[in-house]
Amino acid sequence: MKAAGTILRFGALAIAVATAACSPATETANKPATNTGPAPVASKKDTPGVYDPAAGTFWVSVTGAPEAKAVQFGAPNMVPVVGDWNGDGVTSLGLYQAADGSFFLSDKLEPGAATMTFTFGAPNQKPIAGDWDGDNKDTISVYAPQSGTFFITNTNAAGPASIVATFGASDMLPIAGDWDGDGKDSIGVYDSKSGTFFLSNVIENPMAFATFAFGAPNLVPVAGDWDGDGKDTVGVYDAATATIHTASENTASAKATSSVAGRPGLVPIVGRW
Ligand SMILES: [Ca+2]
Ligand SMILES: [Ca+2]
Ligand SMILES: [Ca+2]
Ligand SMILES: [Ca+2]
Repeated sequence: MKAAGTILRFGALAIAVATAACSPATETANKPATNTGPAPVASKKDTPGVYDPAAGTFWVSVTGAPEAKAVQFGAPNMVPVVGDWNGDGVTSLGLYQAADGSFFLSDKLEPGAATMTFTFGAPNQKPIAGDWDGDNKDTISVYAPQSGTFFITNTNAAGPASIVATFGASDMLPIAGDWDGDGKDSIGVYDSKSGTFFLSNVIENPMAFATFAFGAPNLVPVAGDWDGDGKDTVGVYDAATATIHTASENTASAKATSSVAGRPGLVPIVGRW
């Protein structure tokens, strides 16, 4: 475990989240009072945040500010799905309501109403987001875990999927990332039982170019460009200990960097805030 700056930042995030848990109604008071550092700019690196389903609050660590930022968005108990919907280089918020398959997206990292609301796919799917076509804008998509099928779209709107692809077996979890650094995100799946990732560089007729175990089984899979080299690598979030472990490469010999993000019982998110 390296003592990197990001790790210190996550310590601050953990403290901030714990504070909020004691006073859920004081979101404004928990915002950083003063940022004496440089003005926030979009990072080249992805950093993790967390979503508190019970409170409906996102916690992210904003570049240039060591403090975590809390944003109340939407109703509680939804599934977070974050992305750069407008292509400005900054990740913003989204929620998926599994019961009816509806998405609520915002281009801002602020509380308020969703700017895009639509339904995509069948209910009770697993949401993902990525820039599948390389236009620098992320779009949502869904994965049907029962059949191991991705339903990919390049627009954040209701309508049919533009690509339907079967990848993985039943009860795996989907991830998305630009594994080869070509500017387009593609898909992957995580087998919780064995802690094994299967990654494909293409979405149509997917084929695993990498199959490897990372971390202990039964964790939550994530992906991001942790080092800013333009390629995404996987990670796992242990909700029991609020620890994220990020992989240096997409192989079985990857080095893990571990840091605390949030507090136990939360859901990980990854972005450039
Ligand atoms: Ca954006
Ligand atoms: Ca796109
Ligand atoms: Ca790619
Ligand atoms: Ca990387």
